[in-house]
Amino acid sequence: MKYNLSALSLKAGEEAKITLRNIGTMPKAAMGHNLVILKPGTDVEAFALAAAAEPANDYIPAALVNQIVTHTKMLGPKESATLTVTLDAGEYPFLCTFPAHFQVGMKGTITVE
Ligand SMILES: [Cu+2]
Repeated sequence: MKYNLSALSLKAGEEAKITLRNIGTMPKAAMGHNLVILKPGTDVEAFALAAAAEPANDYIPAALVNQIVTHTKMLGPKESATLTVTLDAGEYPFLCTFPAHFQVGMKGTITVE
């Protein structure tokens, strides 16, 4: 339950592609993964808690979508998804919103300069 990278550096205003690949083998309902990039300054812990309460919404908290820059869908085993982002300078937290994954370390930061 970890990303292979917990720190990413990007250049401000430059388009970047970030690919998430779920290399696990467990079914999505038991061990799905996604990649949710949040706006700088977001309370990630509160976001993760709210997300865990919304399985019907693929663990994306409806009330907090304004805190999201972009996100992948929840990925099952061997699935992958690519996000294309162009970010302004700042520190963007990211996490997996599957319940408890953030708490055990499925998170990181994108630093844009
Ligand atoms: Cu996960």
